[in-house]
Amino acid sequence: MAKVQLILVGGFLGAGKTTLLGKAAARLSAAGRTVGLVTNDQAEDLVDTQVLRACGFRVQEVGGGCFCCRFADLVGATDKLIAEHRPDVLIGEPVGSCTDLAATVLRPLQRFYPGRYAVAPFSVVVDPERLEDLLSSKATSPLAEKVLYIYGKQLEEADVILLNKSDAISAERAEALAAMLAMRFPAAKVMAISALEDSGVDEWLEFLQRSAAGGARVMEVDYGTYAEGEALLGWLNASVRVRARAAQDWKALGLKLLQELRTRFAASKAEVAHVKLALTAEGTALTGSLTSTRGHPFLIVQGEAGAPSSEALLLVNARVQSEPEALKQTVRAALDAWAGEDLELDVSAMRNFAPAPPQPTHRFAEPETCTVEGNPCATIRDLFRPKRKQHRRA
Ligand SMILES: Nc1nc2c(ncn2[C@@H]2O[C@H](COP(=O)(O)OP(=O)(O)OP(=O)(O)O)[C@@H](O)[C@H]2O)c(=O)[nH]1
Ligand SMILES: [Mg+2]
Repeated sequence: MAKVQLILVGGFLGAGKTTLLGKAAARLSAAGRTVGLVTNDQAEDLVDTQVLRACGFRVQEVGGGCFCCRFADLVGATDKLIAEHRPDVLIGEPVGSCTDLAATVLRPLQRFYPGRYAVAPFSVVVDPERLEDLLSSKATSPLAEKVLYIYGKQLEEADVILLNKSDAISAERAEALAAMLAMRFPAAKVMAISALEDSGVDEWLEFLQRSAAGGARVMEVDYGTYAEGEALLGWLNASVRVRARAAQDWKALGLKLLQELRTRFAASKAEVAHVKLALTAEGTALTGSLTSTRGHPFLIVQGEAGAPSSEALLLVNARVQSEPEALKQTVRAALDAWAGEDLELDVSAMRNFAPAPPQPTHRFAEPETCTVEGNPCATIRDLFRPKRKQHRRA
């Protein structure tokens, strides 16, 4: 049997991975290739899975931990897709707070299943606003140093760095950021794309086709710092049935909820990594997103906007730099304020937690293959800091 191409798309929360998965799957399907997608999270009730399924793609979900800690589940998910659909290409999106995927996922897949997967270069998606924010010497980053440590490690192991959302910044800024990334990570291929506007996606897919296998760049990782960084991010997944007395404009309501959440997180100085919501009403599927506390809520209507209706199912996935209990209280308060007198909410599930320390099933690491110079425990700012001159003693 021919090998199935396996593309992993990593990168920090909110960078645009799911958007890229959807666009890539659409391009590949249009070219006559069968595609299977694998989503991943620390918990279930995923907006990403719902969004991609609503687009008609075949999706398997790996919940309860990152691909690295759920290696067998990842293999099981790909097996299911292979058995049911015989895909040519599988695209997986690991959790946005996860790193060290070359050593813990790509290499083990290559070693244990050499005849099954053709592992593509590991692609890491970057949000330019977040990157600039982190690099700015004036502003202190709203994300903690230990969270930035994960961000830096994600870039360090990339075979391909995709500077996404290039539609949202000037061509000059995109060029400058791409040049900076290329200088700091010379072994990685840097490409500016816009997943949303489908620009650069074909070029990226073509690059993967003609490149050698991915995951060569394994690195040293301080798992203590990594675990502490992840634990600083509160996680909340909620599923809520919403009923209204009269038919509602769910798009306006979705935006209102995101604004309500943003105001409350900003007031409590809890930086949003990514708050996603999916609102499904009769004939309408909406996805909403907030990728920083200062960012603008963004809402997409999938398919045709249906006629106003009085009932909807709401999924909320919030990843915020916050204690899990405080996160839950903020989301509850925002939901109550949003509902007011007009909406009746029935919360059928709400899980809040901090991710457990990562414990990869396998780890095949040869640090000497790491091509990034400098302190292996550097945070993102250290990685971009100009190198100091070496002073030799006479
Ligand atoms: N302007 C612009 N927005 C984008 C682009 N790609 C993604 N977005 C938006 O960025 C937000 C986050 O996108 P996602 O694809 O959900 O990000 P993600 O990396 O999958 O996020 P997590 O699953 O939380 O890690 C959404 O509002 C997208 O519409 C892009 O190319 N341009
Ligand atoms: Mg996603």
